[in-house]
Amino acid sequence: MPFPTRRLLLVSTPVGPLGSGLGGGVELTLLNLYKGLTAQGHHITVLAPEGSHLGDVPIVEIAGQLQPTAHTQGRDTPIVLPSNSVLGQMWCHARQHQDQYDLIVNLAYDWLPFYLTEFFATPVAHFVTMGSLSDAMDAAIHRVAHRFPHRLGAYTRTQAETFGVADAFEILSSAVDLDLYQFCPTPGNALAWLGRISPEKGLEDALEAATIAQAPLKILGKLEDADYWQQLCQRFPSAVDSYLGFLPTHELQQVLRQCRALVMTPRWVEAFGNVAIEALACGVPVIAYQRGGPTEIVQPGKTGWLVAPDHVPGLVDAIANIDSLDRHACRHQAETDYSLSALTTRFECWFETIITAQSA
Ligand code: HBI
Repeated sequence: MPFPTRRLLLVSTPVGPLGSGLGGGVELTLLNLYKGLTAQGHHITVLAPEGSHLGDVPIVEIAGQLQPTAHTQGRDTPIVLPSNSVLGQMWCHARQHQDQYDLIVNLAYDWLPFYLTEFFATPVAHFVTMGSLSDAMDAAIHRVAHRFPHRLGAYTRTQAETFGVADAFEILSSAVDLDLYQFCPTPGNALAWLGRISPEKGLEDALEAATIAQAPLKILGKLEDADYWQQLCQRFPSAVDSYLGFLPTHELQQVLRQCRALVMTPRWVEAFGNVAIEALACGVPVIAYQRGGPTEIVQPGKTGWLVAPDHVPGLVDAIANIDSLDRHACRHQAETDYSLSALTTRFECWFETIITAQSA
């Protein structure tokens, strides 16, 4: 029995306009949710900073100053709200229009929306996009966990466990629009590395392993931390030519599908690792540190290899053992576990749990 048609407001991350790449995995998640939920007949409104664009998704654009990114702050970082903050403006808009929606879904990893939960008549659900990063955010998340059961969602259990209240989270995993990714049975010699170029992504290890393995490395993603990139280029002269930019999905998968494997070197607990399922969708095996989301995605010896965290020789060994992996098995895993329809059903179930609990 299909779910009742719902009117949903999705409130995006305040760190950058959608399409800028600054929102990282949130951009992909938002686009997938919009596609999947509208295909099921739900009415979706997306609220995002001005200058946002996401495929043909209609967006209510909100002006205001962008929020500093949480992943570069420390654990004891105080909550900041810039003057004329876009975060504040988005939630002021949400409050003013809340009675037009059955549910408001927050995708920002910021204190304000969690704090505001109790002041809204329309239920607010929070899809948490990263692991624990600061004491202030942990406190805000704990408060929602204790006062509003079912209102927290996460990509993976590993990620939810970093907050110490894992049982309060719905685990929703992620997805890709499989139609956008083309399987490639016969790759070239290159390895791929995808992601925001920022210290917590550990690109230096992938460069070191690729150098030892004498395999070209194709680097794709948002160049977020210029100083960090500068240091990498000094240490690895080949890096400059390996960087192919932040490409739209169609061009990204053209490069990715021809690679022998994706190398993932997260220094932090990657909440999910959307790039891993983009690779699997192209038939590309995933070599990843055994840390965070990728540990719940990679099937060792079947669709990739998991390596002891921060252990470059382990990456080199895994690179030497890529050819024993079956590229068809990779695409198959994407089709069974990470399709858009599977994701949509998981979110619809979560939303119904909240909406029915609210009206009970
Ligand atoms: N930082 N303050 C803040 N708010 C976010 O929503 C946020 C962020 N940093 C990164 C980020 N979101 C996205 O890249 C996540 O998908 C990881």
